[in-house]
Amino acid sequence: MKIKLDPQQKLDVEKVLEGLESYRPRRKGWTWRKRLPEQELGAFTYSQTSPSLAEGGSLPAAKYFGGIDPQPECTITSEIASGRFEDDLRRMRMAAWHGADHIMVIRTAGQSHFDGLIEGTPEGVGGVPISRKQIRATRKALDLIEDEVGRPINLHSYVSGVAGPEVAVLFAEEGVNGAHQDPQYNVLYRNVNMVRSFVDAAEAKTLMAGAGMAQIDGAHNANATAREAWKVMPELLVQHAINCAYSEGAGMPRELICLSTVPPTAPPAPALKLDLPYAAALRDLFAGYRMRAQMNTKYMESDTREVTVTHTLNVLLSRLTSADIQSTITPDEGRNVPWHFNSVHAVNTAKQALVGLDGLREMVGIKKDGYLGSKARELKERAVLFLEEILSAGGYFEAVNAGFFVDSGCYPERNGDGISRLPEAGVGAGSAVPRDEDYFAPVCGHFGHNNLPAEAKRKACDGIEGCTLCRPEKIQYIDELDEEDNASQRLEANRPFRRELIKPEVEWAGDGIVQVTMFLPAEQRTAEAAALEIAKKMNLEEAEIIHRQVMHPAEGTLLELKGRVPFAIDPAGLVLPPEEKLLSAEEIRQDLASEEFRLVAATVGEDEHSVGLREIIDIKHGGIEGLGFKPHYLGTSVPVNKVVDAAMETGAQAILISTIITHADIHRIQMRRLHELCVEKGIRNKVILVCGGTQINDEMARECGLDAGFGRGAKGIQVATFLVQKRREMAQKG
Ligand code: Z98
Repeated sequence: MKIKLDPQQKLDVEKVLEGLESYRPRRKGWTWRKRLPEQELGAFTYSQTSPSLAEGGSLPAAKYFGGIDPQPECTITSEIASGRFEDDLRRMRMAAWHGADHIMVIRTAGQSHFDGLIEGTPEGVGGVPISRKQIRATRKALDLIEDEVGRPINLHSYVSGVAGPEVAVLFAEEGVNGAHQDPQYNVLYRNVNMVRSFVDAAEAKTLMAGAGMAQIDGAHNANATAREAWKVMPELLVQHAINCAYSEGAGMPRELICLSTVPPTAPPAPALKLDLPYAAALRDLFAGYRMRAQMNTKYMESDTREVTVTHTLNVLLSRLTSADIQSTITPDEGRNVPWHFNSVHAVNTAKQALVGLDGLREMVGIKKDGYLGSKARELKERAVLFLEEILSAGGYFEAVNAGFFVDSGCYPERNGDGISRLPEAGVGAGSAVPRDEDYFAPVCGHFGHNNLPAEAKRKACDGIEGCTLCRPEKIQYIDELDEEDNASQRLEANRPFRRELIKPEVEWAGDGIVQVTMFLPAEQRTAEAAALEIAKKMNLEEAEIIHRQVMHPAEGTLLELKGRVPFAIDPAGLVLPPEEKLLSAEEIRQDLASEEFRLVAATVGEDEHSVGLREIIDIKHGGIEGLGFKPHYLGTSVPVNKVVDAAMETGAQAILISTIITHADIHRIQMRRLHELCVEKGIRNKVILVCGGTQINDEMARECGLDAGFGRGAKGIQVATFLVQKRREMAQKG
């Protein structure tokens, strides 16, 4: 049955899981955003955008600009990693709503630690292990999500470890749109045998190319790993070169090869002085390939503000050079609690910064001579020398053996702290064997020798009447293997919190986790102990400090905690206050343009307070003057009869009085006096009477004969909405 998402309804995860055995991806391959050379949206003209979403969430301030939500022309990534794929589906929907069209399903557990494919939907640690059911359900949910937002969404994961080729077949079968694949990653970081890793990579890359998948390489892991990570720039260029050449050799077209460009620095380094020459050198050397830009994660701390600036500087770099994919690292990754709302923040940081820097290169040029040019040239020279040394050392395998890679020196400097692997060791050592003469590959998209039967005329799999890539009905679908550790069990357990009850959630549905921010006027260690004590008194369970920051060594510490609340709220028992319906500023202005709205305003009685009333009137703070009203301000301590006289003299349609003092009920007395005087003078039915003040509320003002009252925190737009609506109502009554 076809499901369509209603933006007012939650994603029905159980429905997504129904009928998965017969689900087929509706397309294969990567989709880039459509680039529009020029686009007018609201009051602005953009030159680096793509079509807007059918449905989606604009940036908060967009409400002043008709709610436009310009989408940059480059793909935006969101990493989703809750460890329960069924929860990830809802997170993907939120990320896509805000502008992500590249969903990376990541696992801190390490797919490469699994030596084969797994089935079912086991829970992961900081991410999910890859299984057919999980990918299939995710792709199916993304079909619905892309229909909702009106833009294709790419699903991405990782082809790594000794099961890499099997994972690549699975991805090609299931329509996964992109993957990380880099044999060097396996060798350096997962200790997979070198020969095995490169043999597997040829097979995996051919399969990925056949399915039109985009590839991201693994060079950036060197600057996430090396001890002095900002120095590894020449090596990064070398790693990119090796994977690019190898990928093309395996038949990958350049437009699907994305370099994982991650600049070397972190705060407080002079970011652009280091990053821009590197970015320029990379784009010079690798013209024609795609760039996936990401910020450096090596020095990420728990300060979301710091991370957001690093991210923004990364986007600046993308705009000064280029990016086809702009990655987003969830700003709380440094706390190891990648929460979905922070992932959404990161998507919005990328979107806002990319759009904010729209057309930068039309206005600002990159100075290639001087510092930038010579630095970029130097980096390229260092990289070329690095490659030459690899050759003279006997090739890549020998170079790895000699610890050339992930050394924290800036080549040719070496610190002797590189990762060294033996060519004959590692996971899967000795398992690469020459193919038999009669070897026949089980799927098309295969690399190297394949003993095709004579009848295989069109496709390699003709001899077996089609492989699983060509005839998906041949795929063996296994639903779940583990009776306990599976999505159905978990969904059953948290159903109430997804349907009837409301429980805070950040990691998983119904986990009850909340975040509390507090400033404590104490030095850090004391503040931390006090914060945990406060959490206990707040009845937070399993409280843990996730961020601490000294505001001043003696004056105090800012702390962020997470903890669990053990209860849920039943929305059926909630009494919702009536929804305030405000007119738009535009509608008010139009109304006032067709008929002037004059009013007098004063603080009455023996009352010298002026701030509240001035804020309501004054253009500077969003007061009604800015909406086209013509207020005549009479000052403070004005007797009520003088206010009424002024209203009559100026032909005012409304009187705004303000009063704060409540001693002997003087506020009520003033309001009543205003109403009565207007009745006496015969103008009550022509003039709207409004009172404001910290102790005033609407009910009280009406009791005293006025038309409305506004209390603490009232805004100009609320008063303006009331005045315009009341005047319309009076005009209707005649
Ligand atoms: C990123 N957040 O790049 P396991 N292959 C390559 C990788 O870079 C990675 C994996 C596989 C980062 C993610 N990269 C870091 C080339 C991971 C994943 O061991 O199978 O989980 O490896 O966006």
